[in-house]
Amino acid sequence: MINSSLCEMLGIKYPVFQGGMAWIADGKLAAAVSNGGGLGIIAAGNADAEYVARQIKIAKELTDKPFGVNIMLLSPYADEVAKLVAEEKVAVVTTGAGNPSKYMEMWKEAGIKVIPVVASCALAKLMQRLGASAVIAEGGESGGHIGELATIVLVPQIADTVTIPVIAAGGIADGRGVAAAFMLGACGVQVGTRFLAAEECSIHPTYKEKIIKAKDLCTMVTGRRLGHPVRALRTNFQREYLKAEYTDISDEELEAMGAGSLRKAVVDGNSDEGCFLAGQSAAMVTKIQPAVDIVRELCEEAEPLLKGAAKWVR
Ligand code: TUI
Repeated sequence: MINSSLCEMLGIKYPVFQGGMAWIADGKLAAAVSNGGGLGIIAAGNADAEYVARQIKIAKELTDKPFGVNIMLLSPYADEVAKLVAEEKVAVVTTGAGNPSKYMEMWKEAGIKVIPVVASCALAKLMQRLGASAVIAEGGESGGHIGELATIVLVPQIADTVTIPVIAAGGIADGRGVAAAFMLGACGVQVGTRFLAAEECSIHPTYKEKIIKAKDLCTMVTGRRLGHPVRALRTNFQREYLKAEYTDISDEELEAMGAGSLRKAVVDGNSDEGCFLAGQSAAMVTKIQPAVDIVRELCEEAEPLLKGAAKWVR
């Protein structure tokens, strides 16, 4: 059975985090993943504290296992959500899209295990110094907001930089990815895209269908001009947005073009105007299944691969 120091630290059965996907990862999905033995994570995204409090309540009603909350640091509500999670004393807080230094003391005082997403060694080092329990090294294969480096180069560099546990993310959607992550120096994984196809994931059926049908070259990156590159499924809308980035329209107009596009994908399944965030692993996601099966399959597939790695050595 796959096991690591992360399991003892967090009181979970499998070292598998569900990514904190904005608009998508609600209390129901997080509870299903936690009940399956992984760590479910509620995404605050751009929502206010009231929404997050409601999702925490839902998760607590559905599971007695630990779960986390992800705080998207670009959100205008990041401050109020940061205070809420400290009051609620959630087990784990993960952060994304920025540097959470100013909240670290408050969270640690509340006894929260803080596990930031890092996309560079400098931020990983700083997070360790400020008391992070672990870091998530997320490579550019992932969906949503991405850093510069790919998982295969980011994870070992972060593992060489810090002594706290490293969780690998970006491009991991099956047992081969899990096994590879351990080889790269990680002691756990975070998986997003595969959980889009979880039965308990409440995205619009059109979104799920697009993930199941996705092929290898089906994602693309937009948003570089405004400094927030984002990976999503290649749709007409994404193509038009990318084209617009290379014209002389103002930054404000460009921003307005993308406004509300995540909601349009997740809630409305709007193929023409929605931004369907997804990682490069979308093509590896081929079926809808309960979250518990996803967590178990990821680890059970990795086991013989890790055991069998000795076959490469004489
Ligand atoms: O955050 C994510 N993925 C996301 S956030 C999101 S919602 C969004 N809304 C508006 C604009 C952009 C996104 C959709 N998907 N993943 C975690 C992640 N964090 N990936 C990369 C980073 C990151 C990048 C730079 C973390 C820290 C960082 O350093 C900043 C610094 O100040 O050092």
